[in-house]
Amino acid sequence: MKKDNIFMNIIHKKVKTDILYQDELVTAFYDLKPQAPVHVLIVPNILIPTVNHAKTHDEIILGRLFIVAAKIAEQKNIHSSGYRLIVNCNDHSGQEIYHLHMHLLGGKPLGPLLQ
Ligand code: DGP
Repeated sequence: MKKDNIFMNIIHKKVKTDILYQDELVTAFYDLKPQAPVHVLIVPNILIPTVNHAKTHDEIILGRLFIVAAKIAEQKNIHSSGYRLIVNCNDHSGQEIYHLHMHLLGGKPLGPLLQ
């Protein structure tokens, strides 16, 4: 597991990043390496490294990720055309940053998930 946590620096505004949304639980910002016309990351403000680390008391935070994803999809005008939400966990998924995050992808047909 990598020790660096760039997302914590973004949340605490220690690095310059356009924050699309922030509240007491989650923060949303553009992915550095976009895979679609809209590619936003929504992350908990506290460190939960992976889904495996999530506890019952984190349910509100995890639920907020979905609520904020839908809000941003509406703002970006992709809520009707559709979008994909992805959460990677550990090596086989390709998780790169060990600070749980939800990818919001859309703005074009994304194709089948598994090929
Ligand atoms: P994952 O593979 O699920 O861990 O996705 C991590 C994503 O984080 C990947 O799509 C690229 C993005 N990313 C990595 N470093 C940075 C960064 O410094 N800033 C931003 N905005 N995104 C980053």
